[in-house]
Amino acid sequence: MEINFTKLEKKWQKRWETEKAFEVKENPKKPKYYCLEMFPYPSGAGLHMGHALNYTIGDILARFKIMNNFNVLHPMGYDALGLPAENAAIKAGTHPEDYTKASTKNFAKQQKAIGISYDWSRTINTTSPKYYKWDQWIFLKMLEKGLAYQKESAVNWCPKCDTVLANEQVQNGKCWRHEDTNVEMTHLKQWFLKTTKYANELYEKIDDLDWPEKTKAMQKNWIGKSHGVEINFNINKKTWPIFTTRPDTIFGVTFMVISAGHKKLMELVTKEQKSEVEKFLKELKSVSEKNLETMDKLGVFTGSFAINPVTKKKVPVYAGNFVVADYGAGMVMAVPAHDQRDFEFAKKYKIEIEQVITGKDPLNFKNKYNGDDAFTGPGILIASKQFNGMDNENAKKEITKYLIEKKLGKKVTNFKLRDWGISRQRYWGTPIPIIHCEKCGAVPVSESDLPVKLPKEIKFGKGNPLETNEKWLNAKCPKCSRPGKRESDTMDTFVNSSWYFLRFCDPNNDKKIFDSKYANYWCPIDTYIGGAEHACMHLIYFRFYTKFLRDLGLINFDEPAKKLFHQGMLHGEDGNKMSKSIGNTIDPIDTTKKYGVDAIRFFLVSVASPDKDFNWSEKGISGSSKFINKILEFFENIKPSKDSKEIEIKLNKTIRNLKNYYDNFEYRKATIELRELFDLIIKEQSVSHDTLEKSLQLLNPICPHITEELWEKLGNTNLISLSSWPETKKIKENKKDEENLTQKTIKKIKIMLEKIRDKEKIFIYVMPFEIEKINKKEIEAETKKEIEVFSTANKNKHDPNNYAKKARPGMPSIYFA
Ligand code: ANZ
Ligand code: ZN
Ligand code: ZN
Repeated sequence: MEINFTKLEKKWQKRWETEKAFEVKENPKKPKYYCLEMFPYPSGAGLHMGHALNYTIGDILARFKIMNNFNVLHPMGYDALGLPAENAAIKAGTHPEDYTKASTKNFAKQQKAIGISYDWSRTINTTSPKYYKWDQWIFLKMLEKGLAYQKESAVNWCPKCDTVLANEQVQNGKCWRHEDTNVEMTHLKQWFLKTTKYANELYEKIDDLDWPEKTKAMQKNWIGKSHGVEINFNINKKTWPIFTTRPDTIFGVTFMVISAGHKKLMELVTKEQKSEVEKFLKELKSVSEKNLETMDKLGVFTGSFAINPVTKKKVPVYAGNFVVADYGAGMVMAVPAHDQRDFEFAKKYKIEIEQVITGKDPLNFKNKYNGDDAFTGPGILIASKQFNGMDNENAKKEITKYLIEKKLGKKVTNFKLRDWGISRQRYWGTPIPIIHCEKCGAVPVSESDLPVKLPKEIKFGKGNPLETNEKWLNAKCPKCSRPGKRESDTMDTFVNSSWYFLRFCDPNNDKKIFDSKYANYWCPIDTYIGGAEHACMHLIYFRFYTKFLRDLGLINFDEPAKKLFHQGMLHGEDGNKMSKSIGNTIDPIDTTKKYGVDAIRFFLVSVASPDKDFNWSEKGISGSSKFINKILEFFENIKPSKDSKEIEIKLNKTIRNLKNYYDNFEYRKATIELRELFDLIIKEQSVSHDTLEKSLQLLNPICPHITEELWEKLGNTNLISLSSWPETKKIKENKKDEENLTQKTIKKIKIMLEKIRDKEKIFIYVMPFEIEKINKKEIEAETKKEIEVFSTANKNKHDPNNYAKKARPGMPSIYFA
């Protein structure tokens, strides 16, 4: 059978559009559901298969929720400002504005072509001054509240991007966009947003989120809350409070290291050492602060000494490259016996190493440390006067107490998170609404003059492009009206994505950033879908913005997204990352022409669970395509009659199971069950009109086009996409199921018992809807073992080895304890 998929797809896409099927309004009578996929940067290359996967995953959920009577907000937009567009445009010899216009248009067309159920009336584009006006507005609000500020600081510079990077954008010392490019350090005056104001809340509230554990851990690690003590050392008759998490090692301090980037470093450098230190600093420029663990530890003596407040011992102060300038005190008390970085440094510069904790018998201890590495484990204190013999955890508490009593220190909590440097020396970003005046300094543009639009005329290749347009650059000081100059840095691209989900709630408002009424109705996002690579960038920034906008009184919730889902990576057929240079990329649009969109969608979720990586497979896609074609063929000349008992039971089961599967991203299981259902229908040939309709409804979230077509063929005039999820019937299926499940389980246990003999207790995990159907007594009688049965959904189940995860419908998981 020859099917013109493109024609069929266009027909339904058109109808969804003309009937505004997926456009939504606030409706207090319905429960709302906000389903959002991370909006893309629309590259000139167009949609790739990874995008298609991302959107399909969200679309299945959104469509399923619509059928289940939710008022579903499912919007899309374009994150089209930013460096990649600027670079691509320069390369292509066009203007970024023209470049992004064309690529956005193309992108939207391709998204429409794969049948995603977006409310297109809400589309936003960050390149529009109507959008970035509100970036600027938020910036002014932050400025007003003291959360935006300018400071000269050491910054990460990517020579390839030709701009500064935020800490989050430096990965292992390399640029996040250029894995082969070392980030360099330079000093620049930059605008910062005070993310650290919310460090504690950002850290503590992670626990409440239904996010992948790994991402939560990464954020926690990034924000890095650490409890410690500030100990007051005396250097040149001045007090220097030094942050440590290991007060138990205070007796083992043999030197201090101040960060080479510390503002007050020169205060500590003596005349004799000045030229040495300067030479050292000069050679040091290209180390990023993000690879402290792995880099070579280098330093130079400052000439000054510090007095340990507890031992009164004098120790030398070094300047070093492995101490972060703006963390803690920017200086560390170095304990080479128990800290690996200090150890390497001490070895290199031949500084004493004094052990003060031992993992062995403290009585046989000889005070000469000769390990090959620092001893960082737990142990007993030695060479520590009145604290000798204490275990070191206890000593932490006791020494802290002692320091506080003697007023030599205090408890502090520090965060690794640094303020977010948002200045970029590039063109294609949101202009920072500031005018520099010789007299008044940095003066904010007044709200009524927003947006500060990007000028179209600029020259690339000569430093900061905005500085090449004199007309734009010169502006009157809003305070004193003297001639001033506009800020020529633009904002980091991540600013735009930090609040876009709120704008979707009220995308065309030109009076306000959004109406709180709408934002509070739709938000927070119920399910957010996107790549795991954003764990420490976008996903921290948008939480920060949410908290700020909450405190401004604009919204009444604390977190932007309740649930987060990371899709897996789709690799090429050869198992490698899809890449043009290898030539293993798959063009979604070409592929849809060959197989039809629904086959691709079906394939994308049938290979693996959607959070797992998987490989493209031509065989797989053609399998999906055969399945779709088989259904279409079957419907060609059906005469609905009566359901066989088997079909009746199977349909009921599928309705119930799929509800579960769609709700929990178990799409793969859904495809398996759908195949079973349709195979059975096609085999039996005796099937009712009602069953056919319901089966199509079950398939609709994954294959929306062909199900619309066949739904119509069955005589319906409404859209299946907007129909209600089918109800299950009350039929006598339980008895049979119960026998099956119990017998199956007994059989499986007996087989396993041939190998595992010496276990007396057996735990069985079944799907929640099967718990009633399994007969525990019968299994006990047959196997002569003690049996306990749990639903996989039971939070208090005994399941030490995570066996419950393995349970499948009709196939319990069994654990011998
Ligand atoms: C003495 C000591 C002995 C330390 C020991 C560790 C082990 P967190 O907060 O978990 O990273 N430190 C303090 N400020 C620093 C800075 N600006 N740059 C680099 N390192 C810094 O760990 C805090 C520990 O990191 C502190 O505890 C300090 O070294 C170091 F056996 O002080 B410790
Ligand atoms: Zn770069
Ligand atoms: Zn002025």
